[in-house]
Amino acid sequence: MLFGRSKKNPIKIADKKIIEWKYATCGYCSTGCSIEVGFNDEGKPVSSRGVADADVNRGKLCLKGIFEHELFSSAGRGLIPLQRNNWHQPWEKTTWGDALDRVHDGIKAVQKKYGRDAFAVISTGQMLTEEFYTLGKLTRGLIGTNNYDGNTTLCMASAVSGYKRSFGSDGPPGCYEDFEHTNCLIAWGSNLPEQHPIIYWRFKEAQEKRHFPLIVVDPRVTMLAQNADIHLAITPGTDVVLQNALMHVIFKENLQDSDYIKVNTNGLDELMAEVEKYDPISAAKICGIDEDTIRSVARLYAGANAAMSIWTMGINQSTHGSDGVVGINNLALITGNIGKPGGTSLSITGQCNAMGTREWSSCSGLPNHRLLENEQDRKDIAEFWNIDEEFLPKKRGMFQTDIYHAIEAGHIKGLWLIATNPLSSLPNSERVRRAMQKLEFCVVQDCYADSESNQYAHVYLPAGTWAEKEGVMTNTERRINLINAITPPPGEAKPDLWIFNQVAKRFNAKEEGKGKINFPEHSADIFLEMGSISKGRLADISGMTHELLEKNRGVQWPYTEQQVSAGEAPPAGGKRLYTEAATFRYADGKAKLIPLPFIDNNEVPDEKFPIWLNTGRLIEHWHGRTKTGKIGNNNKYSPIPFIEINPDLALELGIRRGDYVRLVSRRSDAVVMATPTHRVPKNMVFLPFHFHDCANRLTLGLLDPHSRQPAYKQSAIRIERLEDQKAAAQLSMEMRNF
Ligand SMILES: Nc1nc2c(c(=O)[nH]1)N[C@H]1C(S)=C(S)[C@@H](COP(=O)(O)OP(=O)(O)OC[C@H]3O[C@@H](n4cnc5c(=O)[nH]c(N)nc54)[C@H](O)[C@@H]3O)O[C@H]1N2
Ligand SMILES: Nc1nc2c(c(=O)[nH]1)N[C@H]1C(S)=C(S)[C@@H](COP(=O)(O)OP(=O)(O)OC[C@H]3O[C@@H](n4cnc5c(=O)[nH]c(N)nc54)[C@H](O)[C@@H]3O)O[C@H]1N2
Ligand code: SF4
Ligand SMILES: [Mo]
Repeated sequence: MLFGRSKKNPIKIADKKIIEWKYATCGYCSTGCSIEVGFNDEGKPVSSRGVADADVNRGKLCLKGIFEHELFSSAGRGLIPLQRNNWHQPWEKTTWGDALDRVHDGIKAVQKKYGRDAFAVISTGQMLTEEFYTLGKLTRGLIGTNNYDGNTTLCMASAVSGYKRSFGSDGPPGCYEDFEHTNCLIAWGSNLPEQHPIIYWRFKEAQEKRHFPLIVVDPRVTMLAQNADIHLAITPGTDVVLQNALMHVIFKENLQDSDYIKVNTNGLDELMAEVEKYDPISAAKICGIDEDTIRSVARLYAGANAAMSIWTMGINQSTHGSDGVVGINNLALITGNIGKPGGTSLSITGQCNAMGTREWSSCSGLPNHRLLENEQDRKDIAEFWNIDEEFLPKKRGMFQTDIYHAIEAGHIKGLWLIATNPLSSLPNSERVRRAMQKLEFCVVQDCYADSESNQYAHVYLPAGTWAEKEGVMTNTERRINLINAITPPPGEAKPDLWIFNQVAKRFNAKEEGKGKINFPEHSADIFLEMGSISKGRLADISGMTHELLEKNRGVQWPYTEQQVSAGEAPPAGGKRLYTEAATFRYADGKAKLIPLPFIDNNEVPDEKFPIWLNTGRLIEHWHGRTKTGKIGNNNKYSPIPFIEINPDLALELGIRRGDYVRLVSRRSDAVVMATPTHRVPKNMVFLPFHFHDCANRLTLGLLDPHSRQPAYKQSAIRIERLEDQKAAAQLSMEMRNF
């Protein structure tokens, strides 16, 4: 007898009359999936599909990528430049010429009155690398403010800082293929199936074949934790204590790789002296993981001949963010797990081009990981750009999180926001709102005119997004991939690159640059310029061209012109970093083992605010939802703000499924729907931060001392049941903004 599919009518897929597929790379998360957009016979983008021969995604796409073509014509896109004299006045339409003149004149006016650094520029991880490089040249070479940073301070700053402290340079040393070689994987504060679905698929494919253990460290039972062999439901903000305890066991039981340590590291004695204090019995009392589990995880990890760690925001967004990264690196170094297949410490990055901005934006320094603090680096770049070396600052300026405090204090008077929406994404948003209201001149450059931060702008510049522009992005595994401009931006919107070049023209034409600085118009030429200043550096891309990137579906850096001459096809060494002995980026080639004393310096629950507020993400949404809030197939899954709340806590507070509740922190309050679930422990709620005027009204966001990244994952709140459910529903609806 025949069952199932063969008895059913075959599924009919609507014929979308696609006549052409055009190549790009997904513009949401840092996985870096190769994607093709199908155009119908009227030239309209009607479908997206994964590229089968791309190594990253092998034909797959997730829920966001599959509907990405709908962005091009979605509601709220900015179609025309706007301006006004004051943020509480209505907008007036303007021409590009007038808007760009006003940007130039506005910046100059602020700088003349208050000094060069009183104008700040805040960039993003969501533009193309050529755009980052051009903005860096404009900001460092012509505008000349040192207060230039990106939203990556909210995201990858702790990873960057931790890599630099351990290895002497930024740059994730591993790749996705490591899943195919590892014998043990620890995932720290990363919910891979929801936030990087195709990396998760790559991991799952590998794990199903070889059955290596997955250990998940996360206070919630996330989708990844559900699939774990061991789930460590850690007390929030205490990962460093667990790391120290794991190292304590490794040294006590002599499980370390002493040969590797000797050849490749400094600082062993200091590290051993510190971790000596973290015996599993004492550590368990702080981090909430019992001593036996600590011991068995240490043995599993150190006993595997190749073991790896991945991590994301559960580590980075903490007052110990940078230390947490160093702790992961310490564990890898003492067990010889760097630079070998399946043995690595791999930061899973966030935004599509978080890596590109780290490498090329000049936000915290100068192009290609060069430092403002290094005289030779300043000299090289000044010469290359044809600017006066003395025009460059000698150390980095403020981080994004400090820029807002400086606006509040009146030190910064002007701001240019590019592809970031701080009113929705910075902690303590009411404080951010008050700061933005104080700005004398604010420019917002966003592909959506309805981005919340635009409320406080004097000039709005409508930008193209994603595949309305040509250029490259770098993914989590250092793979640079191409995006083609497959359709023009809507209305009068322009690619970000065009906008930067137009602003540069105005600075170049006037007294500042005297027309000396060259700004190439086309991204393929800019890419070659970048290649030429990358030669001989860790991130050497001199062997790459746009054509090669599309042909290979991305190439991992480094890929050099020497390799091209020698006929070595990619990846040609670009798979992993630090594969040879003592090739770390400190002067003696050795990595640093760094002791990490734990100081409990976070906001923690108390009698008045007894519940942990944990914030994060959902698979269907992207950040402040300027994009996914407009795409029906994404937004329908969770159109309103809600919390995950433990059923026992809900019962105690008299809250039923679907009730609206008020969350109150020392900062402000928010009304959300309660969804009881055992995913969270009894003393914690989880609130997705995608909804405007919600999660970040509550967060405190204390800063990590090294990276200045906010601790978004740990705040203290109380929960109030609301008597008038009808009014509460209304309030919550108003908060959903789209
Ligand atoms: N669908 C979707 N995907 C995305 C994004 C998106 O908005 N939507 N954004 C992208 C970006 S920019 C980023 S940075 C990444 C973020 O990707 P992830 O970091 O994976 O996502 P989050 O949900 O922010 O946080 C991950 C986990 O950290 C846990 N956590 C909280 N506190 C602690 C702690 O003290 N210790 C540990 N070990 N874990 C803790 C939380 O419970 C949560 O499950 O996702 C990227 N991918
Ligand atoms: N509570 C809490 N807060 C968080 C986090 C958390 O876990 N919890 N995570 C933090 C992290 S990791 C991150 S990365 C930040 C993200 O914070 P934001 O940077 O504010 O995030 P987005 O909403 O993606 O903002 C990007 C903006 O750029 C626009 N845009 C997109 N593409 C383009 C383009 O090509 N050109 C231009 N000009 N504009 C474009 C979008 O419309 C949007 O308005 O949020 C941080 N905030
Ligand atoms: S996994 Fe990330 S890169 Fe791939 S389709 Fe989904 S959002 Fe895009
Ligand atoms: Mo991020």
